[in-house]
Amino acid sequence: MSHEMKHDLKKVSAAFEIAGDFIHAEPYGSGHINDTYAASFSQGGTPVRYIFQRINHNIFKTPPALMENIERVTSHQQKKLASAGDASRKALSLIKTRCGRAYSNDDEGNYWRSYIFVEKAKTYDIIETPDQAFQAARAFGEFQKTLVDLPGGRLLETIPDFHNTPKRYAALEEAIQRDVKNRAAECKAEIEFTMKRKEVAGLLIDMCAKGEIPERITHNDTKLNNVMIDDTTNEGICVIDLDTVMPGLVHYDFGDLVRTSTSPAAEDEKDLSKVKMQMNMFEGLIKGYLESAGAFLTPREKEYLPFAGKLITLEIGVRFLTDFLMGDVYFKTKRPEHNLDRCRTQFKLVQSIGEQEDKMASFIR
Ligand code: ADP
Ligand code: GN1
Ligand code: MG
Repeated sequence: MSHEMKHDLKKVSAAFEIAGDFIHAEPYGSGHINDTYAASFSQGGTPVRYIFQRINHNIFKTPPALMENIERVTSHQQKKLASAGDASRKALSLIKTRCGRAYSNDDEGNYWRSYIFVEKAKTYDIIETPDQAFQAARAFGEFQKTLVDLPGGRLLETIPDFHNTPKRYAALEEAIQRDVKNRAAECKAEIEFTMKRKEVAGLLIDMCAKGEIPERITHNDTKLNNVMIDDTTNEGICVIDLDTVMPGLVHYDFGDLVRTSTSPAAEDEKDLSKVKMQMNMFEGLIKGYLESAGAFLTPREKEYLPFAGKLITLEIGVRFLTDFLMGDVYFKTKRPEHNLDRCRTQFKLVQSIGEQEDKMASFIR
C-alpha cells in the first residue's frame, strides 16, 4: 500500500494491552500525514486486527496534548453511544498501553497509538455514488452534533491557525519569495491563480471574529477517506482521523466534503478534464449534512455552505503549492511534481465550484 514497512510493529505493539500472539503487520491506508499499520494478533486461534499509528510529531508538536483531546472526544462519543446501545463500531476506541496510557513512546522518540480495527467497513479515496456523499456528510454532521456538549474546557489547538486561510496565503507568499528549490518559475500560472482570489481568504474567519458565525468543535479534516462506510449497509458508520478535532468553523468541515466528495477524479489526477464539481454529489452532501447538523446550524451558517467548498479547496491548493515550493516537506509525496499535481486539481475544482455556485446556493434554499 502507501508506504514501506519502516517500523518493527511486533515491538511497538508489545507496549499495548492486546491479548494473543502477534501474527503480522502491514502499512495501511492512504493518509498524507501519519504512518498507519494494520496488525493482526491470534486470539484463541482467530486473527484479530488492530490499527497502529505513529503520530507525525513534526506536524503535531504536542502529541500528549493531542492524545488528551482524542481521549476526551472518543470517551464522550462512547458514553453517548453506550446509552443508545450501539458503541462498538460507531466511534474509535483507543487501546491503552500496559501502563494505562493512551500512547506509547519508542526508543526513537516516536509516539504510537492503537485503535480497535473497524471491520467490515472501508474508506474511499474517490466518491462513487450520491448516497455515499449523503452518508459521509451525515456522519460528519452527527460527529459535530455529538460534540456540542463535550464537557471540560476548550480543546487544545493541535495545529494553531489550521484553517486560517489568510495565514496559509502568507505562508505561500513567503515560500514564493524564498523559492528555496527554484520551483516558482514552474508554477507561475498557479501563483497567479491564487493571487487573483486572495480577497476571499478571510471571509469566514472575519465573520467569526465579528460574532456572525460561532466557533464550534469541528473535525477539520473531513476528507472522504476519513469516514468508514459499512460494507453491507453502506452507512457512514465511523468518523476517524481525529488529530485535528479542535475549535473551528463548520464550514471548513462541510467544505472539505465538497472538496473530496464531489469530483470523480483523484486528488492527484493529472488529467484535469476529469476534475469537476458534480451537482448530484453536492446534493447528497447537503441532504446528509442537514439531516444530522441541520437542527443546530444557524441560518447564516447554512447560507455559507456552498462558499465553504470553494474556500477550503482554494486553501488546500495553496497548501499543496506552498509545500511544492518548499521542497515537499509536509505532505507525503511519491514523485517530484506530486504536490503541484495536487494543487492543480484543487484549482480546477475551485473553478468548477465557482461556475456552479448559484445553482448550489439555490439548492440549499
Ligand atoms: P492519516 O492522518 O495519515 O490520514 P488516518 O487516521 O486517516 O491517518 O488513517 C489512515 C487510513 O487507515 C484511513 O483512511 C483508514 O482507511 C484506515 N484506518 C484508520 N483507522 C482505522 C480503524 N480504526 N479501523 C479501520 N481502518 C482504519
Ligand atoms: C492531510 O491526514 P490526511 O491525509 O487525512 C491534511 C489535511 C489535508 C489533506 C489533503 C493534518 O489529511 O489538512 O486537507 O491531507 N492533514 C493535516 O488531502 O495537515
Ligand atoms: Mg486520514
